[in-house]
Amino acid sequence: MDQQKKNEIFTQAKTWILEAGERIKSKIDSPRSIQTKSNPNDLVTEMDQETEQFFANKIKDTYPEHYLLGEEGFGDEIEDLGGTVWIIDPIDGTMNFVHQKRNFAISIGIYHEGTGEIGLIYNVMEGILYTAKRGEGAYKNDSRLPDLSQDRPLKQSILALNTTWLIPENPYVDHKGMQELVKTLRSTRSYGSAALEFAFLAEGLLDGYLTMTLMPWDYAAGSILVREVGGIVTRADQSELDLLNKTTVLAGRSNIHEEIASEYVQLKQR
Ligand code: 2AM
Ligand code: CA
Repeated sequence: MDQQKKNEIFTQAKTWILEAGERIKSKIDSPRSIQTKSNPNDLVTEMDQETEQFFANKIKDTYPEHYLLGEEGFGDEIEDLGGTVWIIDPIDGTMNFVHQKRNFAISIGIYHEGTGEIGLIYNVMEGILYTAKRGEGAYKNDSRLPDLSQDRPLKQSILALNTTWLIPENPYVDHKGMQELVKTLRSTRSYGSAALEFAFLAEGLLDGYLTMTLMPWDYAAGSILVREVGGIVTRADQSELDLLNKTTVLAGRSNIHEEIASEYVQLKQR
C-alpha cells in the first residue's frame, strides 16, 4: 500500500474510531435492548449495530472501492482478501459492555491484498487508543510500545485463557491437556474481549494468548499490533491464520508462542 494513502486512511480510521467511541460513551447509561445470537450468552445490542452502521456509512462515502467485513453484517460478503478490506468489530466484549459498562473495545484491522497494514483498538471507557501501522511499530495513545521479543520462562508467564477451555464438555479441546498447560504457567487471565487481550499482550501485560475459537474481526487488528512489537500470531497448531473463517489463535512473545505450540501438539496427541 502506498505510504501516503496508508497515512491518509490511518488518520481517517483514527478520527472515526474516536468519534464512534464518543457516541458509545455518551449513551453508556441509556436503556438498551439486548438480543442473543448463536447462543443465550452471545449478546448483541442496538449499539453494536449502530456502531457498525456508522463505520459502514463512513467507509462507503469516503472509500467506495474498499470492502468491509463486520461482525454485525452491515458490510460486504467477502470471499477473499483482494483489494483493501476493513475488518471491524464495533464492540468487542459485548458481554462486558452490557454487564460492566467497561472492558470493551472497538477493533479495526485494515488489510491490503491480504496483508495487515493498519490496526486500531480503542478501549472506549478508558480512552486508550492502541494503533499500529505495518513496519512502523505499535502505539498506546502517543507512546510507542517497547519490543516484546525478549524471552521469558513459561513458568514466569501469564497467559490469557478463557476458563471455557478447561471444562470437560467443551468439544474444542482436550481439557486435561489444557489443565496440564495451565500448571506450567505463572497464571492465567481472562478479560472477555479478544481485542483487549491482544492489546494487553502488545503492551507486555500478558505473555501469551490462546483461544480455540475466534472470528476474523476479533483478531484482525490485534494480530497487527502484536506483530509490530515482535510477537508471533498463528493458529494454535502454528499454521497461518486465514482471516476469513473461525479459527484457533495462539499469540505470544516468541519463546512463549513456541513452547505453548509444542505443548499444544502434545496435548492433541494424547
Ligand atoms: P464479541 O464480544 O465481539 O462477541 C470473549 O471471550 C471474546 O470472544 C470476545 O472477544 C467475544 O467477542 C469473542 N466471542 C464471543 N463469542 C464468540 C464465538 N462464538 N466465536 C468466536 N469468538 C467469540
Ligand atoms: Ca462484537
